[in-house]
Amino acid sequence: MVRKVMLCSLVLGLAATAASANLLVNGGFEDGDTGQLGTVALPGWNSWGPSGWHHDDAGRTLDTKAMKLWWDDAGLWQDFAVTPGVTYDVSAQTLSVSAEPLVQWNGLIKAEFYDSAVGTGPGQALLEVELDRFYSASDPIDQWVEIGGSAIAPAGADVGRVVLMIVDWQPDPGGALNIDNVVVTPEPGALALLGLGAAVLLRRRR
Ligand SMILES: [Ca+2]
Repeated sequence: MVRKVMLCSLVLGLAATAASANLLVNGGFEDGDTGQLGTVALPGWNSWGPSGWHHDDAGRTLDTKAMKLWWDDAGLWQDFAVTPGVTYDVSAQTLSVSAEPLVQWNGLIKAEFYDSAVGTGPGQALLEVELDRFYSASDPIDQWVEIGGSAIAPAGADVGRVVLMIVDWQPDPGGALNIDNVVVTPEPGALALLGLGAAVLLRRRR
């Protein structure tokens, strides 16, 4: 009985570990020097445009550092390996503060999928999914809001990409959106089945 419980604990533990593993590097932006986007290296991440800052502003980070974006000429992305048919859960924490509230813009989180044999450049995505937005007109300020969703890697895809950016310009935009703890995880369906298979094998061995 004890052995059975231990085996179950082991399987559950492995499943929990697998389910919680973030496929991204530096998803919490804790690594790298602070500074303006494009002028400092941000380990794990790629970016375009100048309108962002890797910062450690008190009250605007989870742990000690975060990113912020304030114009639609800039954004961040990171690639991760994918398997066709697997569903990926993608999320980010976002924060608009009353001292510098995001107005007349929204934040956007996207998932894109590529076949690296074809290419990973503009116009080469097999699939682009706008997962979610931080809506500046209706989402709360001064509290972290999770945005995200899930997407299934299409046939032929071996590269997934999470993209974070500012969109939906309206007259007189302003403020900034803080972004932290970006997470990509495969849904545990296939892994859970593997775990169950392992449990059955272990029980039969007894
Ligand atoms: Ca952080």
